[in-house]
Amino acid sequence: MSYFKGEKEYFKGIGNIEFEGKKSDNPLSFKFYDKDKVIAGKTMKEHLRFACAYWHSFNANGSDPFGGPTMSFPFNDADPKTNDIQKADAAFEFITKMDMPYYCFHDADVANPGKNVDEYQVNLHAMAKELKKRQDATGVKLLWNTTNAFSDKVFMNGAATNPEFDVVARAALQIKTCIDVNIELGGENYVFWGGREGYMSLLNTDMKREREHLGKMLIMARDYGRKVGFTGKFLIEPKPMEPSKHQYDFDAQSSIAFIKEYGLENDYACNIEANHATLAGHTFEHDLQVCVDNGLLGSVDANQGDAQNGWDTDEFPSDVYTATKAMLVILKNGGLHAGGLNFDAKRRRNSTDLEDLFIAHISGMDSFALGLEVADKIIRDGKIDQFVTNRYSSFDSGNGKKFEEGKMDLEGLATLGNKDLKLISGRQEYLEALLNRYMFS
Ligand code: XUL
Ligand code: CO
Repeated sequence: MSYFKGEKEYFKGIGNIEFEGKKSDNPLSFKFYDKDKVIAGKTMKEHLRFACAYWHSFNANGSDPFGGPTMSFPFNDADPKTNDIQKADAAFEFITKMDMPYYCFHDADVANPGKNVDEYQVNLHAMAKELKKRQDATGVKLLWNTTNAFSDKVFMNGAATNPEFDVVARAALQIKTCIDVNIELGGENYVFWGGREGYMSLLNTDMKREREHLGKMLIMARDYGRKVGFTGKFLIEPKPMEPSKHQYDFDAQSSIAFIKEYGLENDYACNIEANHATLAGHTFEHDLQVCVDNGLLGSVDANQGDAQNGWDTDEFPSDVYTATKAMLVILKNGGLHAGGLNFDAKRRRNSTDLEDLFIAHISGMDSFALGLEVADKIIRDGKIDQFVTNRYSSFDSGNGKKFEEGKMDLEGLATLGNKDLKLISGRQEYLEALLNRYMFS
């Protein structure tokens, strides 16, 4: 892909990032992500469906609760409209230099909100046209967009779950506008992450009513989307907390229960983020597996947390063990389908060179490429799958099969409970040692 040339080149001195292999010492090259390499019948590019997260890559400037910005961008301009356009040019230059097939954004990432809701809508639609031009010129596609219904102070008590009806209506205005924009841009999915759809204290919260309001909003969004021609999936992105004390879409299991409670399983699935799963006390692969088991894995926010810190550090994924375990679940799901691997990840506050943005994405892409290769090796070799199949084989025939098929009652089952029982090892250490052989052979 030749890089997108806007008015100016913003990432000067950095060309297209190419595969150079693991012997290369060039930090601005892929060591393991060889996009055309075929694995299990598909190229790496087709398997991994990488997406760039607009907010972290082109908006986040290193500020945190304890200090201001550390990063400056050559595309920033004091005039908000010029800033939006230059940022879009820089974004497409970056995405094409990285040769990533997709991107994702919130309304607030791409267009300045203006002075009122009318200006918000005008600005967002105007920027959608600009983004469409750049998508058409480059072939980069929209994996998903979403509404930022958490940063503006009006959403301090929630958006769809706000105790005040007028705020709920404001959230609807933004969601409707963002669905319209999604359709204009041919988005493949539409995401709901409810950062403030939860509570800070139960003392001031009617949780039952708030959850019902959230259900109503998701139904309305589905009905509107289907009416105006959105054919993709709506995705709920679970997270247990942060910024709210408790988020209603706590983890994959509770989000799926919510989806089913409101009869939304044909239209909604989950967008699983690694660092959100770990915040909920699960592993990344656990939440992916919960979704796969329910046929509701929509897409993935690929990042990683810090093992010692209890917050959402949104680091670029570099842990190949975790990427391997994630890719195992994904490959056995027949791939990501219409989802992708979106780097909802940010450079560290002190990674202040523009080059660091490239290196961060390269590291993430290489880690998942390695994960894909090892996961494929594990599946082809079949030892782990065979072990698990054997472990449950007592349910494949005879009484075990009858039990699974629901053809037994408790009394019947109890009469079979008098046998001498032998201890059967779970052999976890053997499997862990085997995993290391796949990783390093
Ligand atoms: C926040 C988060 C969001 C969503 C989209 O933790 O992950 O950026 O991905 O709103
Ligand atoms: Co996310």
